[in-house]
Amino acid sequence: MDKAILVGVDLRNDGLIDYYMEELVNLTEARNIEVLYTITQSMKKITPNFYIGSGKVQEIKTFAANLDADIIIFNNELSGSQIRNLEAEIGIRVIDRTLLILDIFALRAKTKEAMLQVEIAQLLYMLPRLAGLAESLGKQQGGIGSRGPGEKIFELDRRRIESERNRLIKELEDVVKARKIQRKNRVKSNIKKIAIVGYTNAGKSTLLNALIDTTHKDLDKQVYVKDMLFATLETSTRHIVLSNHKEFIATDTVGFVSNLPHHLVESFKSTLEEITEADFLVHVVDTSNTFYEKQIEVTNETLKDIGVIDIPVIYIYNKFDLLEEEIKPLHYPSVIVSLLEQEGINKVINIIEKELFKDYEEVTLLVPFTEGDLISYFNENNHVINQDYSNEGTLITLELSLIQKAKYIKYIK
Ligand SMILES: Nc1nc2c(ncn2[C@@H]2O[C@H](COP(=O)(O)OP(=O)(O)OP(=O)(O)O)[C@@H](O)[C@H]2O)c(=O)[nH]1
Ligand SMILES: [Mg+2]
Repeated sequence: MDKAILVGVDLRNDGLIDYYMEELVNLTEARNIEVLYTITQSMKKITPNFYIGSGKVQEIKTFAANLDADIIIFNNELSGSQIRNLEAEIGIRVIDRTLLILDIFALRAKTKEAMLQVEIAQLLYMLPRLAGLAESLGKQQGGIGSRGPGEKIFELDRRRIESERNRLIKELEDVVKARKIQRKNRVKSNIKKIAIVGYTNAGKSTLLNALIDTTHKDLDKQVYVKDMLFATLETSTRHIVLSNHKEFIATDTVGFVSNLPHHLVESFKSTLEEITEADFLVHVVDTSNTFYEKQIEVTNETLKDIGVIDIPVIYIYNKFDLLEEEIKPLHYPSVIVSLLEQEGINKVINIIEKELFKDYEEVTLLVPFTEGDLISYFNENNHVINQDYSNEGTLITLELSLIQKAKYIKYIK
């Protein structure tokens, strides 16, 4: 296993450097690299050659030699020449947070779409850094950044990389087009859609599985859940039918982290687009993380970046079982739950149902006996509360949406 020294430069002095460094530790470990030591430095201005001051470079060099480190990982985004200069001075591999995240994504990508998205993001990252990176990657065999286009970069000049990027973008467009057609065929147009969003590892996929459990007792429909960052890179969409016949479409997608590389957001646009098409967002929060309030902010900022505006949100404060103290929700509507517990899932379903079907109303209809099909339809598709018979027809009490209410107004008692 590779061993790393992490370096963080605090330029903003906003008191959040500890948060960013903890995140960097988690990201590094997610890439199976051991963290030996963390160095932070407050600075007003970066230096063009090394990003940090030359004294700090020497300090890092000493630490790296004494601790026998293999790699230095910067929390801040470096230019190609800064990477080259740092490597020449320190003598081991230097990467930044963006390359680390791209590499984790490259490891996790399973579908054609996700693989193309990651490759495009990697190329976009590398293009402006060609001079610095070519040297750095050339020395490295099979290490970080070498997956995907990294390994080929030596043989390729800029023009060929650009044409490779364009070819990948075209290929991605075709894959996305095919997926969209499939999706259109699958989804009834008037059915409500929710998108499950949140910081990575919060429990989004766990929630989708819990919802699937309420409908399908079908293990094949379950999605991948694991205690690691970015377990999910692809979108999964499932049709959920509650026991009272109310139904909706639920989509699980990639999780967020702060400073998600711009190129990654750009190339994952087709995946993230599904979020912008939802009627409701279900924002899952890992309350067991010390920085969960910051993670909520990060998620909301990322949502804004991808163009989500004015979609109502339900907050799920998850992993309650790991808490020692009570917490106060910061948002409404919200529930505090443990998705690993049955009671927690029921609470979540209740709140989704309450918010998603706000426009549903309990009404009593008198349906003539000649319209027997309608009664069967209601029993299959609506929440029927009571059913009785009179001389004129069937008296049925049920929940109807506003649209349905308008449609069947002539039967309303
Ligand atoms: N203790 C505890 N663990 C939970 C709870 N809900 C989910 N987990 C665990 O948290 C880990 C991450 O869950 P996932 O559902 O994969 O999280 P995710 O948000 O989909 O994560 P990514 O796809 O990686 O972004 C898994 O090990 C889950 O079993 C909970 O209520 N309590
Ligand atoms: Mg997931």
